[in-house]
Amino acid sequence: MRLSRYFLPVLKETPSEAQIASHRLMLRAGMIKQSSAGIYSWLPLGFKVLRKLENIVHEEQVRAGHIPMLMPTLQSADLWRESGRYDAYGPEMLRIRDRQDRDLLYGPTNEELITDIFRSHVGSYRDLPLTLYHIQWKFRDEIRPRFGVMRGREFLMKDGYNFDLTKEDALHAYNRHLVSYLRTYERMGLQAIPMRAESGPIGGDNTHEFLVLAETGESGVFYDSEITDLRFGDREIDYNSVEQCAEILEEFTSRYARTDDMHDQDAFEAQVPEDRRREARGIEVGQIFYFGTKYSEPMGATVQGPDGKAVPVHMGSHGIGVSRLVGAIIEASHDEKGIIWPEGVTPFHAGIVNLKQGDSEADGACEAIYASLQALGLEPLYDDRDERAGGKFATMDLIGLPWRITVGPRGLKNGVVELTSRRTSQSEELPPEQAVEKLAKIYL
Ligand code: P5A
Repeated sequence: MRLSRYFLPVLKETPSEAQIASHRLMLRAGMIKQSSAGIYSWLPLGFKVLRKLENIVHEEQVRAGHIPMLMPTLQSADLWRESGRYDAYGPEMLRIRDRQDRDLLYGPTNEELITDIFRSHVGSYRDLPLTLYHIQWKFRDEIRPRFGVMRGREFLMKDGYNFDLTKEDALHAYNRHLVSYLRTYERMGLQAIPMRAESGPIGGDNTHEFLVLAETGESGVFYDSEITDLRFGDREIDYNSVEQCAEILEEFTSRYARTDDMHDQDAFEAQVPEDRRREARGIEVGQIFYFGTKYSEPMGATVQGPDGKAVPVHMGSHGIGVSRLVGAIIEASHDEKGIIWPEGVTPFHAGIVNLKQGDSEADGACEAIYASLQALGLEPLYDDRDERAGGKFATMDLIGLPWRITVGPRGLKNGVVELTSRRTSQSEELPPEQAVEKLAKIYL
């Protein structure tokens, strides 16, 4: 993409309404624009990051054996009356009436809708286990939407639902989700720690929230500092293996880690030596639940078991806050100049800065680098505007691409360009082809 042809409405001024770095930086970098409280348009740069996160989520869900689909945003109130949640959900639910006077709602989550789909089409235990998921916009009329996309009213969620014959099978589905989430967040460059939490309106006793530690996080957390040394890494695991999934769950959840609603100071002190006790704040980027037959029983979602008897299925649901993650990644990775994208989620792989637009040699070298990166399947952002170097650098630093190639007549005289890491600020001079090769090694 050529910056002169792109739509990147960066702001010079720091927007006064933004209280935390990610919100400020998303507005300044032209990623989002508020349309009303807690509701945002995703401008091209923000949309690109959102799509990248969605892709990672899809890839990891499919790897775990889960099946993608798409449910609507609007749901019938009648389904929610069956589960009893229409009244229980309260003012966070946006209720709508259509021209036929039918009650609808903008879905805050989809347990009822998916249970209805299941009961209409599945009748035998032979069709289990089954996990379906989608990535779809949700609406929760939060009393205090704030921090930009972190606590929006409209937000993008991946929500998955498992259907199993027994509690034991459903707990394997729970463990499998935990494992696949660890992998998902790591691919986004994040450490998200599973912590014991409250289940709230979704229900059930078995639940973990995934928290990214950040001073601006909305949740208070208490944990054993040893947890922060754990990495999922590139281990290969068989998602069908009950033992492997259970072992990983044990590894990542056996140490004390709880959100403040579940915190127990006596247990904390008994289980964790003083020098490892940490109290901090975190951003909740996902949550998994096992709630047994809470929806299947009242809604009649049963299967015929091996003995011919109809039994309600055991279920769980599992959510990732996809739009919130954009903010969470920025909270975890920025400096005073702007965003620093992890390579796995960056909107463009590298920026090309032409220090002397209009100089035929500099223009030619930039075009050649641009073309070679594209030929490799990488996406460069070429700042081909007629602007001074300082302004170009400031824009690149603000939007946070991990690598920048700077091209100017002086370097070209010696046959070199400069390759700079956004994270370390370290630069090296090298011939243009080598800069391209280096990026290929990093990304491909
Ligand atoms: C699990 C999937 C559920 O709704 N039902 C379907 C279950 N869980 S949850 O914890 O309530 O939400 C899942 C994740 O969505 C994100 N999230 C939000 N993101 C931005 N703005 C909001 N207002 C908001 N509310 C929830 C969180 O990341 C949460 O973990």
